[in-house]
Amino acid sequence: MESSLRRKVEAGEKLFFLLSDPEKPLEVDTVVQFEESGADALLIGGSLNVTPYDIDEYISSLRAEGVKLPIILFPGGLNNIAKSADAILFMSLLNSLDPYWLIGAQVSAAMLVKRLGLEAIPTAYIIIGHGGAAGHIGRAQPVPLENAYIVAAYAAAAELLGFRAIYVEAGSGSPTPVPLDAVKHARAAIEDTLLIAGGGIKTPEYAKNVVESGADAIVVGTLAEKNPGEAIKILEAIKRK
Ligand code: 1GP
Repeated sequence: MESSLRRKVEAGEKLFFLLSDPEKPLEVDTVVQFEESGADALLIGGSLNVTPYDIDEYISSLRAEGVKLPIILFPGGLNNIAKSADAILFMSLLNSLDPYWLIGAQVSAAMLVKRLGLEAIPTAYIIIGHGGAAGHIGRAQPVPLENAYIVAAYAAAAELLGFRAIYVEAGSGSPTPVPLDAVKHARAAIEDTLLIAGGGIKTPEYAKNVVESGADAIVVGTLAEKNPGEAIKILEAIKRK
């Protein structure tokens, strides 16, 4: 999975990751529409009121309708580790003040991830600005919006530590979208580490700016839930050369 995503990026493609929160999952038809429009993967993850059974059931309902999209867990906690996904963003929340979110959850999850045969994509998660539920639950010390340059230092540290993906996150439903400056600073500080950005992306124009600032992939959740048609325009905009 990681290698096929990487090949697309190396070929100059920008990636679109659709996000579904298992507490209020996207309709199957909506996921089908995104797949047909060229989405690259479906991320599934949420912090609250979710069990692995809910996620497995959701995935099996998607597969039953013929959805072939790669499915990647984007875990909000141990309750998100479900066996029928293809891969997992094996994340450390680098700017958490709580060691649990830096390494504790990962220690608890690691043997299970291996036993379930989930492909792990080592991902550094960096929260900026609003941070949303992820910031609150993850006890993050979000990078201030006006100091986006600090993201560069996190990104460089992540790369030197061997993470193969960096996710710059403004928080799901953030009133201000993931800042372009943060994406630019992260990109400038790293080499070929996969750069993912998300949080509050609502327009095709802004999404285009995010990828032009150096993100390899964008994540869209809230808009896909509220207005799938508009979210598909974002997908189309970043795929257009
Ligand atoms: C959240 O970055 C993702 O983790 C997506 O955010 O729900 O605001 O699109 P939105």
